[in-house]
Formats: sequence, structure tokens, C-alpha cells
Amino acid sequence: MSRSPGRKQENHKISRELFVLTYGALVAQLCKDYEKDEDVNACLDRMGYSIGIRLIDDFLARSAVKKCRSYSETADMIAQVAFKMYLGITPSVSCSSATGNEFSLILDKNPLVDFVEELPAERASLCYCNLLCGVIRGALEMVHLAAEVSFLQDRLKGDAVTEIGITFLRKPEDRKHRRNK
Ligand code: MYR
Repeated sequence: MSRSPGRKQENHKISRELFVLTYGALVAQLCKDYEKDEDVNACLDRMGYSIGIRLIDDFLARSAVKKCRSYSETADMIAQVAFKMYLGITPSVSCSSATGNEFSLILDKNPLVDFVEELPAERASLCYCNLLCGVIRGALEMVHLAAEVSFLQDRLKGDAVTEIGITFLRKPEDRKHRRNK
């Protein structure tokens, strides 16, 4: 029995919504478990890191991308290929340092907050989507690109945009890729 494309799209939407709702439940549970926002943020980052170090294999296999020649290419790949693949969005990328190792991903849309209006007043320091930072950090580490990743701005906190900052920790001229592809 063949399935109509419309049905497939509908199922895709349902599983995306289920994922987003499940993520919300995870954050809500962590907020019950930890009093301090900083502890929730750290826990989300750790969980994301565990996902990222596994996700990279799936990403490299499915995307069949070649190794990047610069940090700029890597940042573009994260935004245009990885975010598109896993979240269905394409953040814009800008380089935010003269040294060429700091980048910003600007998210116009963020599916993870589809069902979130705003953060409760007592959770003002919560980085609701901090899991994403851990995912990016973990995935990059697996291709030997040490990086710091954090939210620099967040619409949920009243900022004009949502911005993820990625700082590659080695100097551009010192970056050595080990992945032979
Ligand atoms: C290379 O030069 O070896 C390729 C580097 C690819 C890095 C890809 C990192 C993927 C990050 C996944 C983020 C997913 C967020 C939803």
C-alpha cells in the first residue's frame, strides 16, 4: 500500500512537534530538579554534548560533506547543512572577530521554542535551548575542532534576535584536520 506524500509530511510534522514538546518536558523536569538556572544550563549543555559526539557520525554519513578548509566554511556548514538537516532552519552566519575564529549564528526561527511564549520571571537566566550549544560543541570536538559555544542573545529573554556564538579555540593557522576525506 503506497502512502500519499501529504500523509508523510503530516507524520513528519507530528514527530517534530512531539520532539519539541518532549524537549520542553525535559527542560521543565530539569527546572524541578535544579534550583539554579546555571545548573539547568550546564545539564542541558552536557546532554547536548553527549548527543553531539554521537550525532557527528550520522551527520558526516548523511551529508557526505568534505572537510572544511577554514573556520568560516565550518560555521557555514553548521548553519546551512546541519541546522537544515536536523532542525529545518538555516541560521545566518557572521564572523564576529578580526582573528577569524569567532562566529555568530543568528536564528530567525527556532523550532525548539515553538510552544514557549516566554521564560518565567524566576527563570530569567535559563538558556532554554542550551542543549544546542552542547550538541555543536560535542560534534565539533569529534572532528578535532575545540570550540566554546553559547547563547549570546535570546528572543525568549527579550532580545531582538536569537544568537549562538561559536569560538574556535585554536588559531586559524593552527587548525589541523585529521579527517581524511
Ligand atoms: C570537517 O571539516 O571535518 C567537517 C566539519 C563538520 C562539522 C559539523 C558539525 C555539526 C554540528 C551539528 C549541529 C546540529 C545542530 C542541530
